[in-house]
Amino acid sequence: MKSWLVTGGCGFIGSHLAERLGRSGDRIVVLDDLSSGRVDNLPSGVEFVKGDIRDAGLVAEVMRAVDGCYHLAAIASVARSNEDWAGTHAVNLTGTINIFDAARAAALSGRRLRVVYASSAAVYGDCTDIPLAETAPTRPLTAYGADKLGCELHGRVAFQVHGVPNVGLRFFNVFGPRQDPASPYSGVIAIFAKAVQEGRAPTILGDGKQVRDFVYVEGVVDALTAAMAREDLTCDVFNVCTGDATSIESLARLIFEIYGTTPDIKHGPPRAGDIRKSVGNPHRLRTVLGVPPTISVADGMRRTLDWMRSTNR
Ligand code: NAD
Ligand code: UD2
Repeated sequence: MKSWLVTGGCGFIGSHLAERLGRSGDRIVVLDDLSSGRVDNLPSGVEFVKGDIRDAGLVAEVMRAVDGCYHLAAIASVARSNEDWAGTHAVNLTGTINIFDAARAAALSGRRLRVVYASSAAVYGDCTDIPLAETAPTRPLTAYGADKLGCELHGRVAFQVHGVPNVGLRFFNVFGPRQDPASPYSGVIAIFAKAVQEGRAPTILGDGKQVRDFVYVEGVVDALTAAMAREDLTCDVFNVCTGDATSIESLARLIFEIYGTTPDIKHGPPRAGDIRKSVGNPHRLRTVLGVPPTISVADGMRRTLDWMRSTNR
């Protein structure tokens, strides 16, 4: 039996990962401070430690008895990183260094512990080489993107200097059940769907022509587990995306179509540092990590909206 640590396991993506890992019969430990996650997202059988990744002593303690760490804990909101620059930095970058540092301590005592961590498409910023391959220039526009790029740079240090094998996954726009629709910092799909359910007009920030690459959460879990299993990958980053572009305007229309409604759309000012075009190239994800495509945006959206209706969240 193997033993895995999932930081941020009470959150949207982390809880889907904990569910998948739990099915293998392995021991799963989740470290989460519940700042945006919920304990009731966790499947049964998982060991839960309530705590903060900024607490280096605690991180070292929970890392002591595991074979690998999936590091997903972060303040996952671009808007919050604009508002609370230093605070999000302490979690998103310093917290990640605490994880690498604890893995280094394990390496010093003869245990080679792998770290697979969440990076983000936000590292590309305003780069226009669409679809974005991993070799495209990184020009983050926000503190969130800069910190995720920082995680990748420290990932290099972790392996080159300290022998900690690690893989960063540049998630594009992930969606699916359990993405918190109540939070103003949540993903656009959850926010729009919640508004339509409550009979409110969703607000498009800017002209709605900005495009995103929406990836269903199951495909993200496939990428996480594939990256952990590939022990030959010692220091690498991969896009986790579909290669398909969806504008925010057409996303709103698709949601209306699924709900069978035609509400008004409001327009608000564009968000500071909002990326105009974010579409990834999934070539290395498919060929090197061997992760196949999952369901379409429309089908994933139907599943997500069904979940929202059935749970009233
Ligand atoms: P989420 O907010 O649902 O999950 C993050 C989890 O981390 C939450 O359970 C939260 O309570 C926990 N957490 C936050 N700060 C913590 C701290 N200091 N100590 C311990 N736990 C803490 O977000 P998510 O969408 O599931 O994102 C997971 C990861 O994927 C994050 O690293 C995020 O930056 C990254 N990511 C997400 C997306 C997306 O589209 N959702 C895109 C790119 C990258
Ligand atoms: C997402 C992730 C982030 C990051 C990034 C990668 C979330 C919450 N954030 O940021 O973690 O890794 O992808 O590039 O998933 N919008 C509206 N109306 C709203 C809310 C949003 O028009 O009510 C627009 C927003 O301006 C943006 C798009 O929708 O153009 C997507 O916004 P988002 O917050 O879902 O995601 P993003 O791309 O900023």
